[in-house]
Amino acid sequence: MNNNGSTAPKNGAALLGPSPNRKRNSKKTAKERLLEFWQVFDKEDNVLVVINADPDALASAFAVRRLLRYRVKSVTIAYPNEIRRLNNLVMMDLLKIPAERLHTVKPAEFSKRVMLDSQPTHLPAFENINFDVVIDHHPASKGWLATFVDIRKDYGATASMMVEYLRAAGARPSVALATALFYAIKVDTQNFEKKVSLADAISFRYLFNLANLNLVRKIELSSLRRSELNYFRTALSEMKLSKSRIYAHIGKVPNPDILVLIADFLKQVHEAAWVFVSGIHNDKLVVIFRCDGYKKNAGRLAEKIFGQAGSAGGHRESARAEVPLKNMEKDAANLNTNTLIRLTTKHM
Ligand SMILES: [Mn+2]
Repeated sequence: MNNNGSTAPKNGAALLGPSPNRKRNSKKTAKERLLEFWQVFDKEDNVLVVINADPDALASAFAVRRLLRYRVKSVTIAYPNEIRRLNNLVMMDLLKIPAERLHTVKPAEFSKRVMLDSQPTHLPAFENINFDVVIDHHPASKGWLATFVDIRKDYGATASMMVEYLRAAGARPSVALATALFYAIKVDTQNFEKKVSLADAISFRYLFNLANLNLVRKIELSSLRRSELNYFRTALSEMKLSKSRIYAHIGKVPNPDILVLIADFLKQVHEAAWVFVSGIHNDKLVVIFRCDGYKKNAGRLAEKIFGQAGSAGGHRESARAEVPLKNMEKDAANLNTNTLIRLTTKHM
């Protein structure tokens, strides 16, 4: 998996988790964090920023480029995943965020490596890379070391943390950077419907004056490709409404994301308390569950129905199941909307 040439520390010392900084991370001021972060770098450094590309990670990487401008020789942003979501591609394109695929660069050839919005143990593609800096808002994991670590799990987005760094540096973000960070916070906090910190709101308010909201809207509205509309046609003709539940089996799909888009569309139908949309992808039955979450639990239902045969789970209002076709009682050719109804109603 890891052919990037760099080596992770293999001795016991590497298993201590984030390095103990002089002061407890949560007690530091933004300025102290910024100075410690800057101290990691020299003028001669070629810096690699590694991210798992989603809006928060992309915006944070974009911010690190700004923070290190004039302070290092170069900053390269790299990600291992293929970006399929149209919103994310449009974000990169409109805001001109330069990033390349991780397999096209050699991490060992960079003098400093930075990880944002993720941790070295999160993906196999990160495992053999030695990071100098890790900034993230996910719960801290063990088994890695870095010179500078800033993990704040009460934050809704890494982008909110990056705004604090920029403000401490007196670096006013460009419209593109501010728009990226603004969009990132919107996405990661689900428009502040998730439990987030006051700091997220403060960063968001700061960006409000600097971001271009028309660009944000353009990115948000770019979720559908024209070619994907055909699946909506299938959904509308296949759809069955029974006992305030909508069911639609779409058949083979090029990627399961389209099922999510269809389910999110159908859940807007007033008469529907539940939405079940299924399709076949890579010899798996994928089922997307949607409900309002009020006295209902999509995650629990998904587990009850499909937990035995495949992987299933999610939240109160949204869930997903993936079942290898070989685990299904009937073969793939016979799957249709009625099958979906039969499978789900058995457990409701
Ligand atoms: Mn994030």
